[in-house]
Amino acid sequence: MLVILWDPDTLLHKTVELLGSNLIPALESPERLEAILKALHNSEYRAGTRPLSSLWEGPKSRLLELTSETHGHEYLRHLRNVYEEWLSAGLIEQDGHVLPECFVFPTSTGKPLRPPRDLFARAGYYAFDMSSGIMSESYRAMIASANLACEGTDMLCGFDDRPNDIDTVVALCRPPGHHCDGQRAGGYCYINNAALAVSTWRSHQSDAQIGILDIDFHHGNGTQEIFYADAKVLYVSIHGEDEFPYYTGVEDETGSGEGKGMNINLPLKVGSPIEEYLEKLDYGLKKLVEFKTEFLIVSLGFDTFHADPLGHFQVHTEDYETIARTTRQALKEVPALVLLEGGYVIEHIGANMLSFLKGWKSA
Ligand code: OKP
Ligand code: ZN
Repeated sequence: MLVILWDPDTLLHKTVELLGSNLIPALESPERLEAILKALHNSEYRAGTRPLSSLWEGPKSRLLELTSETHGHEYLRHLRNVYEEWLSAGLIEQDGHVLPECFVFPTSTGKPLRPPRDLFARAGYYAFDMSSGIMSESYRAMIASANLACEGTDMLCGFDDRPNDIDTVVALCRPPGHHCDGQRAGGYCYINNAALAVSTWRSHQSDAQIGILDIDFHHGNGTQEIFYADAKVLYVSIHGEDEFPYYTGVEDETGSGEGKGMNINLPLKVGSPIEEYLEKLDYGLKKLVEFKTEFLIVSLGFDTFHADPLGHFQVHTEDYETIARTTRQALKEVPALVLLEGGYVIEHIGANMLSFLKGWKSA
């Protein structure tokens, strides 16, 4: 059985970004999720689409504990408080947006990195780009998004006395997560939802073999970083070569220490035909099967769509059906958590999700 989770609180985050040299409403918008929900509600998946809103009295301590396994305490404190701090200091008006200015850079001093004292400057210590604005409701949305990954994982693991007829949970997360390395925000990501899913699964089964298939158009630098030395997490990513986030995603990044060989980057030239995309997918899936993946996390981005403003692949609506079917056929019956990452064509994102679900269910 396949369940789709979302949380109305995730719709509250609505910020700005610097794209090119223009300050614009962030392309990672509530309308993306609304379009997906609209498509689901008019489909056979209506009954399986469940709103979660269990956070009314604040996030559960379990969620925060699991999140702090990979996210620095000071970083999380920043995410929680920075909007109010900037407001009190007069750095923004009510309903304004926190956007960083000066970022951390490498030095030869050997000094440990430390956050600047200046409140305005500090935002740049906890971010790596200018597509990670923070407004009044952002923290609430981030926590709600992360909670979907956590609750979704719990539904799948069947170790408690839960009915475990659920084999797939699709978590309609926003903000997304794969660019966040646990210490800084960037690329619309603040909390790494995939990493939280790993921590959640491990709270039930500590030695599990966990596979992450990242099929967002962009390289998941954050997920790669968090699991780079981890022998029990295999990270496989297919992404646009030389594209955002620019500094990661090359094939020679294969993992370190115990995790050597456990990081597989499959960059693809922009404009490549779908056949080449599917070849990379087959290769990645073969590795995930050989690894004996016991829990599969799919970081799913619809910015691979041919018309996406931030992606430049040749993937069409019907191809998501093939991608999903191929993935599920390779890893049949493995409990799977599908996390929404990017995808910025509002008019097609709903149809693309339906196509993906059709392929997944028909595997
Ligand atoms: C987030 B996700 C390109 C600017 C890109 C941020 C893109 C974030 C993508 N010149 N700005 O992976 O979909
Ligand atoms: Zn992306």
